[in-house]
Amino acid sequence: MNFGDKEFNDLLKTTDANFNWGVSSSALQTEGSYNSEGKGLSIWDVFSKQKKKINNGHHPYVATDFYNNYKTDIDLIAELKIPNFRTSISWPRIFPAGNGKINQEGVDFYNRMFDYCLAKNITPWITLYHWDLPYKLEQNGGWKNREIVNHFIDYVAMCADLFGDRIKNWMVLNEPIVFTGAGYFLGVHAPGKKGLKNFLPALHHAAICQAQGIRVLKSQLKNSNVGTTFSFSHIESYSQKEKDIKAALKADALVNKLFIEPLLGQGYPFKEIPFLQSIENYMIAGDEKLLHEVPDFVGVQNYTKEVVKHSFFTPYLNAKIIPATKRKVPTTTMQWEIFPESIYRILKKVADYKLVKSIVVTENGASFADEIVNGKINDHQRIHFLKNYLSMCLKAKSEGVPLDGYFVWSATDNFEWAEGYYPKFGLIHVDFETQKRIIKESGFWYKNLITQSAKNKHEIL
Ligand code: IFM
Repeated sequence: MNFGDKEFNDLLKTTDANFNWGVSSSALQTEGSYNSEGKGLSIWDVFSKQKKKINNGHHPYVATDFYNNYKTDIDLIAELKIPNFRTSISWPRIFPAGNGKINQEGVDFYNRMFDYCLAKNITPWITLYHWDLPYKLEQNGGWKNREIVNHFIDYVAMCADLFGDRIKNWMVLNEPIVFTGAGYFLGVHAPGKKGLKNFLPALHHAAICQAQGIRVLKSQLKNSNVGTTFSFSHIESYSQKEKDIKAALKADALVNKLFIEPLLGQGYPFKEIPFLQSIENYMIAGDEKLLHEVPDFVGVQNYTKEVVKHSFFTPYLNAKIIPATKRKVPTTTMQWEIFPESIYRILKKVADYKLVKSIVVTENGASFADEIVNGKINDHQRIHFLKNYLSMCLKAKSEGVPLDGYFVWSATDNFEWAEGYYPKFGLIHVDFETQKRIIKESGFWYKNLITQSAKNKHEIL
């Protein structure tokens, strides 16, 4: 479905004084300075050194050099009148070994950066874990080792102490199904571990940490707004055959329920995913309770939908994804299907959970091959994408979904994990040779939209 200007403008009127417009980013994908000023190595710094792990042998050691360029980028975000900026704290920059001694130079960087945001009237929204685990902890089993829970609690408590006077909006984990699934089951993300024996303990410890993290922040910071984020995709069955429908239900539970349901007190979705039952080998008495904590908001991250078919040969799940390229549907350069309705369906489903009080779309965006013509980037495909996805979000909001914000992924082009630098998601283009920035047309489009929304707000008041 494509939305016309009138429809879009009408939907935009559903945004009010409290709606949070923003852009998202993360430490590892932008900061660079991977081993300077006392920072410890992260699992991604080490993974990137291994052969054939990252497309084209790329690495995040310099990235967008946000560590040194943060003022430039925050100035550009301010120029675009974007009031909220989501990024993450690099755990190994604060605790080079993951625990123990603090690295004051790392703390100073975040103090400088947060203060600069606030001076520019930009509210920082901070994720505590966006995949860059301290390598020292990985050497001790990483997410597989239950000791991580205590290290994580100490790290969260320290961040609350250090930055809680200025940071109100927190997200505990970024997309736990992705960092446990890709990093500890498929082995395609850091730390490159495979199989159920790695995945299940990693999953369980991450699920405990997401609840514990919320508890720690809420108890230390009384006026905070604490959430955690999930990667959700709308799942469709390839056909109406019973076995495909069953496969799609399993995939849906794995992608869309595995982390949110225990957090909301519903436990793991054992019924839909029987092989998950072995997670009980890693559970101890009292864990069910430990997994449950109600966040102030749920961070929804959506890009696409998946079509799923029964597969005899796929171990455990007996389900496989039919790639968008095979189905000959429109895609982004990541070969993800462009399907705006996905975000609408997801928002409706998340809003159906009784304990969900507020939802923020903490990521939505698209990678396209941008072209510089006469110093400008007219990324009309990205504008079209954002407009249609955002319309779907606002449609859900107009139907009662408690949607309180929308963040575009991403502020600038950056390091896209195992894909390296070829996917461009930014509203701001980065030349990785010169570190020169150019605001894309989509950036100006977003600025206009935010300005228009502020006027609506004025009319409503
Ligand atoms: O770049 C990532 C981000 O780190 C997590 N969510 C999806 C984005 C695009 O792949």
